[in-house]
This record gives sequence, structure tokens and C-alpha cells, in this order.
Amino acid sequence: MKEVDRIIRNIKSVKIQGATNIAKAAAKAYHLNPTKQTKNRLLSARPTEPTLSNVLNHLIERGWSDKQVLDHFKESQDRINRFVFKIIKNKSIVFTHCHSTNVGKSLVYSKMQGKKFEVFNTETRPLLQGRITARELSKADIKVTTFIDSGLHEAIEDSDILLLGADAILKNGVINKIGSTIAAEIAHVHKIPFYIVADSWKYSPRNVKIEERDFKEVWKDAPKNINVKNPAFEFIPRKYIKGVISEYGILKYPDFLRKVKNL
Ligand code: RUB
Repeated sequence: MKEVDRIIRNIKSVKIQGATNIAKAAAKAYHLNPTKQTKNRLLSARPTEPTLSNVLNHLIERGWSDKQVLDHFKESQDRINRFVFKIIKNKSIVFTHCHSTNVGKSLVYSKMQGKKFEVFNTETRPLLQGRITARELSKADIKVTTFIDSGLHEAIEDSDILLLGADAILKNGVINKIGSTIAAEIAHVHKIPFYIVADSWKYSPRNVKIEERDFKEVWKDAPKNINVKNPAFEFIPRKYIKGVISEYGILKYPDFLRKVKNL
């Protein structure tokens, strides 16, 4: 099963990245080799990803086909796009961090529908996924200004709205790329509205372990006596989040939770 091995390798190495892309790739891998072993290998490839386990749950427990799963992501994204279009004001500056499919696609849609705005974003060390975002948006003719991560304050104080993706939506807050919590705190200080843009399948009723990645991503030849930390994600308390924009609309945090729990 070379293709399955390749997908799992690419998920582990972050060649396939972002919760949605990981989940879609996992659906493909499981479809190619629907065994317990594939399921377990996929689940351990990126432990901070409830979308991945929700996809496997739909395929295995609920008997969905991989096409149904892909249709879910497409329909959700279409709805998210329309809600994001509504919330962005003309001539505004939108701040985002890392690379989120849910955020990126909704910005491209808003631009295509004639909304006028520009984007500030951050590089997102160590793997620089912010550049993927910058490239995608600029290809769609959106004006993008990229800041180094330490320029977060500079970038956010001049922004009108923050739109970040999510890896996991939990009871008390969201897990997203490292750097997201400081972004949320800066937005809070400057009273800039901060929204999470995410498919509802990111919801997890259970706590999610934060992934600690190889220190070599940060400093390949670090001297042996220096301890290099590389947590890939962090927790954003829900008090900073003005709303969650999902396929169910633009909802306040408790309303989003009520909606997903009832499903
Ligand atoms: C990506 C990241 C994204 C979320 C949302 O981290 O933190 O904000 O995954 O993704 P990494 P999406 O690059 O380490 O996977 O909106 O694409 O589902």
C-alpha cells in the first residue's frame, strides 16, 4: 500500500497540512486500505486533529463513503464563504496567521464577490506556512503584507478583524497554530474582533493533546546543551473569541457548542 504510506508520511512531515487537507487525505488513505491498522496509523500521524478522527468515525461507524465526506467539506466551505463575506467590511484589513483552508478559501471567495480588503499575515515559524497563505491570496489578487512572527503586534494593531482557523474546538477554547494565543490577546487589548473560521467537524468533546514537534524544525544543529522547544499548537481561551464562523453561521461560542452537541 505505497499510496497509503505516502499519505501518512506526508501528513507526518506536514507536507500535507491544515486540518481540512489532513482530514481529506486521511479519507483517501482509509478508502484505499480500510483496516484498523490504517486507522491507527492515521490517528497517530497528527494527534491534534479531531477533524481527522471525525472523518474516520463517519467512514467507519456511520458508514459514510469518502465522497460523502468530501461533499461535507465542500458544502461547509461554501456556507462558511458566504458568512465570511458578510462579516468583512469594505476597505478593511484582515489579519490571519499560519495557513487555514477555511480562512483562505473564504477570503478568496469574498474577493471574487467584489469585497475590497487587504490582508496582513505572519510567516509562522518554523515551517513558514504563512507563506502558503500569502501566495494563495496574492494569486487571487488580494493585497497581502507578510510580517515576521515577532511583528504580530505591529500587524494586529492596524487590522480591523482577525480571522484564524482551528485545529480543535473544545469546550473552553480552541487549539490552533502556536502564535494564535498571543494574537488573540493583542486583539483583545486593542478591541479588534477575533473570529474562528472552522468546519464544525473540528469540535471535540474530549481534550486534545498538543503536538510537540521535532526540535530540528526550529534549530537543526543546536548545541547539545540547549533545550529547544517546538510545540506546534496552543490553546486560545474562549473569552477572546467573538464568534465561531462555521457552516452553521456566525455564532457566539456557547451557541456554537450547543449546536454541535445537539447533532
Ligand atoms: C495549520 C493550522 C490551521 C488549522 C486550520 O497548522 O494551524 O490554522 O489547521 O486548518 P499545520 P484548516 O500547518 O501545522 O497543519 O482551516 O485548513 O482546516
